[in-house]
Amino acid sequence: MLKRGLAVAWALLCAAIPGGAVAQNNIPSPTLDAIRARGALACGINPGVAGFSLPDSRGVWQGFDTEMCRGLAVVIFNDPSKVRFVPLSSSTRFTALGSGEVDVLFRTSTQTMLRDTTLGLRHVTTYFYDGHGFIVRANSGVSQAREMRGATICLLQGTTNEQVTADYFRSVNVPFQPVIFERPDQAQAALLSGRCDAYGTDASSLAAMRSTMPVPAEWTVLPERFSKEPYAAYIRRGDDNWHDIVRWYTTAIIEAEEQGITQANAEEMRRSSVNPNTRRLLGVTPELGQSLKLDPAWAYNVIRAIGNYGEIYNRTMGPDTPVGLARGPNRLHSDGGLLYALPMR
Ligand SMILES: N[C@@H](CCC(=O)N[C@@H](CS)C(=O)NCC(=O)O)C(=O)O
Repeated sequence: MLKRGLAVAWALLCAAIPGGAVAQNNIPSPTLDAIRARGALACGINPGVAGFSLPDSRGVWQGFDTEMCRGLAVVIFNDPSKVRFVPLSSSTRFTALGSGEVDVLFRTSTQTMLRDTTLGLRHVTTYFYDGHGFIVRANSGVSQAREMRGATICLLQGTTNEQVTADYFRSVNVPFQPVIFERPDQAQAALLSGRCDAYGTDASSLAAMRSTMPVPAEWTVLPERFSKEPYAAYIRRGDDNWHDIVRWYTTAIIEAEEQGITQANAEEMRRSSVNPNTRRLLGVTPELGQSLKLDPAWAYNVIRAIGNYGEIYNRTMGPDTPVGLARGPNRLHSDGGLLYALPMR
């Protein structure tokens, strides 16, 4: 009797949620409404890290994070220019987001439990895997961080790197002298003048800083990594639909690379692909767009505007750019990396 009752309940449940059906969510998104009313996305970015966000000689923001902002503007407006870039320091970024100054942060921001649980904010989904490291003078004789007994180490206020550095040196019982700055240019000047023996931050930012040193060969990024620094967009709590949009937009860029869809072939793939995954992603069939209450072509428009993950990476910080970062953990899972798009169906 009980068994039959359970079987009937199970059958009813399955009938209620047929495979692939879209559960419509009609709760509005205050963030999206505000963006549409304003006519532009307000995107919080790093004030200046090559490869992530740095103005070029014409004053145009270039980098992975700024491309992520432009792509999100395409999702909303089908126009990558409808972004207002808001540069924010490490220590003010989360308050700026919380107060509504920006709609989202794409700002080299590591996901941590306490940021997620105590700031009234939500991180979204990982789009970049990094780890904390140190840069020192190449002729310093230092090859491992634990050799820096009594060294003066530059750090930036309000970063995970402050705590990671303190935790590491405490764990190996090696004293060091922190010098805390508000901005990386101040830390760079302190390194160059010899006021600091080392600078500690995420390894991608170290590579970027090294590339902007007067003589890059005089500087070495030590090979050790002391933390996990997985970057995600941050948004305010309590706006699930905005969370869905930012999350699945980020996923779509990775999914496009997994499927081999590029800026150049997206149009052709949309016209001719018989692969149901491709047809769904590119909006030939409408269910993904419907689930987000967006144009069916939202992801197609993004790929046409900014390309897939690998294209964005290679253009902004890859081996052929001055930053010159190998893909490392930011390769697709199928290629030995950590990038793994959740199923878009
Ligand atoms: N991922 C770390 C560090 C992010 C960060 O802000 N890094 C520094 C080092 S390059 C930075 O970009 N600062 C730019 C600025 O504050 O102007 C975090 O989330 O705390």
